[in-house]
Amino acid sequence: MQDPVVQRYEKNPILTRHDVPYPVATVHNAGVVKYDGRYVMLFRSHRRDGRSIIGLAESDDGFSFTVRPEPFLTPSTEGGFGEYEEFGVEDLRICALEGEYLLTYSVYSRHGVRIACARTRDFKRVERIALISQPDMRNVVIFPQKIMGRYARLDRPHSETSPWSIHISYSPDLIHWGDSRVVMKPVTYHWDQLKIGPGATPFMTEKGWLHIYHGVFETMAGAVYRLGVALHDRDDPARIIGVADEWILQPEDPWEITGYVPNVVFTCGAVPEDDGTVKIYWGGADTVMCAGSARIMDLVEMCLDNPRPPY
Ligand code: BMA
Repeated sequence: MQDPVVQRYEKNPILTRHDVPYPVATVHNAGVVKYDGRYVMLFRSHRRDGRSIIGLAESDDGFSFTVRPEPFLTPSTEGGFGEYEEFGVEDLRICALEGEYLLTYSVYSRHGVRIACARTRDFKRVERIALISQPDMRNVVIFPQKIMGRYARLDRPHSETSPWSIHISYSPDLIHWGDSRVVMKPVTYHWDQLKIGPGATPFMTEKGWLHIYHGVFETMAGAVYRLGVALHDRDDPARIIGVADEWILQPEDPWEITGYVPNVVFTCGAVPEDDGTVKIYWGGADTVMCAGSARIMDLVEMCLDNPRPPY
């Protein structure tokens, strides 16, 4: 295994607010996918009123991105979406499935935080499908393949009686979701003991679905957000094969340690490549976008060789 397991891109951060041609305070927590031979990144930005919108950046090599002149997704002002997106749209994930791209993102309003699902085919026009959770839930990633004829997703409901954990849910139509159960929980006195949540859209490996998630540890100086990996069964992703005991990435660079929220690396997107590596994208300190690369088999081996219990 190479050490460190995630090799940071030497020219991080790859995107900052200075690259955005409209006024924003931050650039972070982006979903990324390959579309038409190029990389498309849908990133979150705080506007100067403290509420978030989603912008779009494109790249030929996955590292050097150019931002489109206009935001890609701003809070709806109409109907049910308008009521629930009032305070902003955040942390969008992209899932390529059956010739279209499904977008899941957190929507904030006076009623709490819940998840919206939209679709695009060309990254120009967006069609909102439905609000797919009640409050309070964040961090939904849809599997890029149906499981036994149903859509499947990892989600993270908020609970007052249990540390926030990763669940799986299913849907026949992308609108109605259920059959939920917990798949993975924080482990006591572990780097992810406070809470965990889905991160990047899972991707298939030789050994099953690989999911990069985030975990949080509370210190005397505040919370630290790190990234870890879990391997799910190919046919039944509710079954976890292994969760790596060690994190794969923690805040270390100056722009991960200091910023809008200090000590945060937070992922919403990873792109597996044909050469056996995966490009991982993360927000640094809720302020900038960073990228790195890992060997997929290294991540898989961490789940298989030195696992911690799923819960
Ligand atoms: C979480 C979310 C993320 C953010 C992280 C660190 O609760 O708000 O969007 O990156 O906190 O601030």
